[in-house]
Amino acid sequence: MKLANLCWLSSAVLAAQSFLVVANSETEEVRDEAMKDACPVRLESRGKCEEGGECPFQVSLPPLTLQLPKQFGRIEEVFKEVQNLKEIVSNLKKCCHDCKLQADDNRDPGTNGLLVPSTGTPGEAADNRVRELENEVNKLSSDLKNAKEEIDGLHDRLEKLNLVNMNNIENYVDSKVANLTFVVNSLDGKCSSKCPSQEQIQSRPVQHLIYKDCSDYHAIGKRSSETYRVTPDPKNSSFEVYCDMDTMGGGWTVVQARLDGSTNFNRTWQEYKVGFGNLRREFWLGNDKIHLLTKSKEMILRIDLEDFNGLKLYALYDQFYVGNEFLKYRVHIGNYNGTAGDALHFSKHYNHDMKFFTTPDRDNDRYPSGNCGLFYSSGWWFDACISANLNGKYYHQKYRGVRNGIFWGTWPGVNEAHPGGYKSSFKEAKMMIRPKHFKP
Ligand SMILES: [Ca+2]
Repeated sequence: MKLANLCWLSSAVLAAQSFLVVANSETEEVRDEAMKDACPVRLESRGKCEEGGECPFQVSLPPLTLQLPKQFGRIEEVFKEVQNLKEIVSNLKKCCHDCKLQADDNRDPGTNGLLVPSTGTPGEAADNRVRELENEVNKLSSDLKNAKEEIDGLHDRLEKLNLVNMNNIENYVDSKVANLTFVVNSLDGKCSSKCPSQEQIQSRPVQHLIYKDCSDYHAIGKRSSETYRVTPDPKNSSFEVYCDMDTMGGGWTVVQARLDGSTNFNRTWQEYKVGFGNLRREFWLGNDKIHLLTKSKEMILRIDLEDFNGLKLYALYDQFYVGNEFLKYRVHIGNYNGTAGDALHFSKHYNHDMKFFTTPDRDNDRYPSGNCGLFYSSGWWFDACISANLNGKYYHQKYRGVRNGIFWGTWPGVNEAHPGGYKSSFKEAKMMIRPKHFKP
């Protein structure tokens, strides 16, 4: 800044010289006038003139005072201002330097808490930072990959859960209910056969018994085949049943009977649910009642058939249970014994065991393209569709066309019928149940 000051002074001197030239020309005029004695400027010759006419002269000037503009008076002020600014800049520079050192220290802390002097250049520090960021990005990428794998795993599990459909759940619940029922019934049977108080109770005529089924009436000496009122489940109301006290020791509760075609069996779900027909002739007892009876005790099933040739045969199954409506009255049929053949377990592809009940208005069968109940005009535990159907149409003689009559697939001669030929029909059919532990 001092240099600039000097430059400015040089400019002032130059200005003064210009002023001097002007003053010089004015001096010539002053000399020509009368004022020459008073003029303090003198021009004098000094020494000899040279050949070309050039002579040395000396000019004497009076003391010179220059009037400068007022602004020049602020130069000192500006100097001070500039000095202040310079100090401020210097402080800022120092501060900036300190900041940089601090930043470097923060970036490279010593492992034991001491500050490690930075030996690297700013470029290396930047590289380190980039590497740190790269590591962070790699870690995040790895985390994302793990999260994706976890999501994929959850998605697979969800798909597997979707495969567990309602049918699987129903099958499971159904089988559990059946198992529990058999356990309870067997305990019940043991108690009634061993418990002496039960015999004492039965021997007292004044004691009121709950008659769960026809075997209880048989137990108190009833031997007449007719209708009786039973209460298989005290929580549900009692109802009338027809008891067969003659066949194979008696004590049978009849759940279905065909003998003359007086009752139409082409019925709805609701009708099969509550039952229909005449207990003394033809009827379906009702799926709800059959469920309660088979739930109350472990039951066996007997089927009696007679054709129009007078042939009488029977099938005996050592287990019979029908689930409730929620389980679509699914049937459990035990092992076969008898003379009519095991038509309910006809083959792998025709098996009525463990099948749901189907009616013309409620398709629960295993035939995917239609309703077996609609096709065969009845309610039954259809497979896809039949090797037996005791609720088929009652034909009074042989018939042609769709085999929608009463049908038992193992009946003698049934397989000899030609596809378009006559089909045999049945004169009588009957389904009845009795406790497994019944003793005539
Ligand atoms: Ca179907």
